[in-house]
Amino acid sequence: MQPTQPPRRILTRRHLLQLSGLSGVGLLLGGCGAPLQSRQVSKVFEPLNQRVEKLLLRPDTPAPEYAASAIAPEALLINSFNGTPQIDPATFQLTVDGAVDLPMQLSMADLQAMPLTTMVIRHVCVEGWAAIVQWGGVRLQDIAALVQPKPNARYVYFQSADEYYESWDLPSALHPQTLMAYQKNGAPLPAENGAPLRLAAPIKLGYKQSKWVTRITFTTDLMEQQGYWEDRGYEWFAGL
Ligand SMILES: Nc1nc2c(c(=O)[nH]1)N[C@H]1C(S)=C(S)[C@@H](COP(=O)(O)O)O[C@H]1N2
Ligand SMILES: [Mo]
Repeated sequence: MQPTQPPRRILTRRHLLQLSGLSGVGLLLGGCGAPLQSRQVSKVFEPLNQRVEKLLLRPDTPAPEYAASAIAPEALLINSFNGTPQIDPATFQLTVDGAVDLPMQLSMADLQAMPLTTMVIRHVCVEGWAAIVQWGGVRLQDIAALVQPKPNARYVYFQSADEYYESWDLPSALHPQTLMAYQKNGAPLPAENGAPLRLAAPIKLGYKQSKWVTRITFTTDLMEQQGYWEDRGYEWFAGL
């Protein structure tokens, strides 16, 4: 697998991290499916990496959005490690739990009754492709406002129906451009893109954008399992 020229934002980040002497473990790796680094190495790097990246990338700053005319429907490639789970949206329940005051289950009707946010953003996969895509859905910060994370909550875990899992830092999860999306390019989200509900945000790489999310769990700590690809050597923060 030959990685193509990375987008400029990534180059800039890589450059900054190299200048700071802290080039992230994940940046040394190839595309999905070429995990090379041991867990021990990434454990040493991650906390430091996270602090530095937070400072350099400021997750609260808005990522660029694009005009609808820039949407390239064919450019968004399907990337699924374990097929396409079929989920009935009529009976689907999103569980939101963990370090929160009000754990709850939300149906698609509950989620669709909440404010709809749409954004045209750039999806970037480490395998060397990117696509301008429009996502529509609920801000994760609005879901957080319902369940009320405890003051010591610092991470958010996402469990998917295909056994994929991810973890995010809380500031990135609460970023205004981090959505639980149920629409793609103005239409209902197709099954292969994660229906009925997926993560979508322009601030992190493609592998952080979990599809078929069934459970969102706020935690006080980052656990041994950090993410499907992260546990195979990829960088955890994966900011753009
Ligand atoms: N549940 C789940 N989510 C996932 C993946 C996956 O295999 N399973 N692949 C990730 C990767 S590597 C990318 S680039 C994007 C691709 O999203 P798309 O298939 O909708 O283009 O989904 C991400 N989310
Ligand atoms: Mo990806």
